[in-house]
Amino acid sequence: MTAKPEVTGFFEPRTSSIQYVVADPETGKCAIVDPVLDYDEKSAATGTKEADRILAFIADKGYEVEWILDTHPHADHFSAAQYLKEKTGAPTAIGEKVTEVQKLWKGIYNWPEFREDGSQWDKLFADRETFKVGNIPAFVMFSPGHTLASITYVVGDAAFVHDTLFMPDSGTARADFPGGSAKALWHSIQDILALPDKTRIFTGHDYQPGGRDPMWESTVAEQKAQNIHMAKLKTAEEFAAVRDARDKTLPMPKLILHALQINTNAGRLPEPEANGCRYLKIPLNALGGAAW
Ligand SMILES: N[C@@H](CCC(=O)N[C@@H](CS)C(=O)NCC(=O)O)C(=O)O
Ligand SMILES: [Fe+2]
Repeated sequence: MTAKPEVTGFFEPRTSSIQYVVADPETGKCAIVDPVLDYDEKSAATGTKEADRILAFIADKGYEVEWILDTHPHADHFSAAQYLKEKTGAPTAIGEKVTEVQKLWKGIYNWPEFREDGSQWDKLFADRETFKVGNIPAFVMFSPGHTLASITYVVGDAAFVHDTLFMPDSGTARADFPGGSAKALWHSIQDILALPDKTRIFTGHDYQPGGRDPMWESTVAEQKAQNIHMAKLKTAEEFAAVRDARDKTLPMPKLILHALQINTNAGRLPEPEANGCRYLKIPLNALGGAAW
C-alpha cells in the first residue's frame, strides 16, 4: 500500500498560489513545497506573513522540517525558500534543469558574474531521483512545459504538480514564458496522468473560476475525466494549438521580471548597495512585447 502523507495547503490570495506542508505523521518529519515570500508591488515591501503562517503551523504540530522544495523558478511570486532555510536549517531543493533557466535569465538581466550552476540550492534533483519525507518514499518527475526546469514531487500517494494541471475546471498552466513549450507540457501531463488513478493531485495555483472558493486537491481519475483541457484534447498538437492561442491573449504575470531575479537565486533578495538598500533590475522590452 502506498503511504498517505498528511498534506496541508496554504492559499496565498495575492498571487493565487498554494503552498504546502507534506508530513509523515509517524515520524513528524515534513517538507514545505513552494512557499511564498510576500511582496507588495506598490511599496516594493517584502514580508514573511505567509512563511510565518507555515512556520506557526509546523511549530503547533511539532513537526521537523526536512526539506524546502520548489517545483520551479516561479514567475509570479518570490520564493520564501531562503527565509525558511534561515529559520529551520532545512536544505533547499529544486530540479537540476534550473541551471538552464539560470543561463536564460543571466542573459536577460545581463549579470556576467551570476553563477549558473545551481549552487544556490543545497540539492538539485535529477529525473526519477528518490528521497524520503520521514519514512515516506518520494520521487521526482521532470515536468517541463510551463518552465523547462519544472518538476513534480510525488510523496507517497500525493503529487505536487504545481503549474501543469490546475483544478479540473481551470485546465492547465500557460506555456509561453521563456523556455516554455506547450507540447512539452502535454507530455509532462501525460506522465502525471499515468500515475495511479487514486493519486492525490495538489496544484500550485487556483484562480477561482466563476468566483468559487479556492480549491487545490483532485485525483488523477478526476483530472482524466473532468479537466477542461485534458478530457477533450487528445493529441499534443491539438493541445498545443489551444494552449498557444490562449497564451497569446494572456498578459505576462505582473511580477515576472521581479520574481525571476530572486527565484533563479533560490529566493535570495539582491545584495544591499552601499546605502543598505536592495534594488531590483528591470530590463525593458526583453519579453517579446505586450498583450496590449
Ligand atoms: N494575473 C496573474 C497571472 C499569473 C499567471 O500567468 N499564472 C500562470 C502560472 S505562474 C498561469 O499558468 N496562468 C494560467 C492562466 O492564466 O490561464 C499575475 O499577473 O501574476
Ligand atoms: Fe508558475
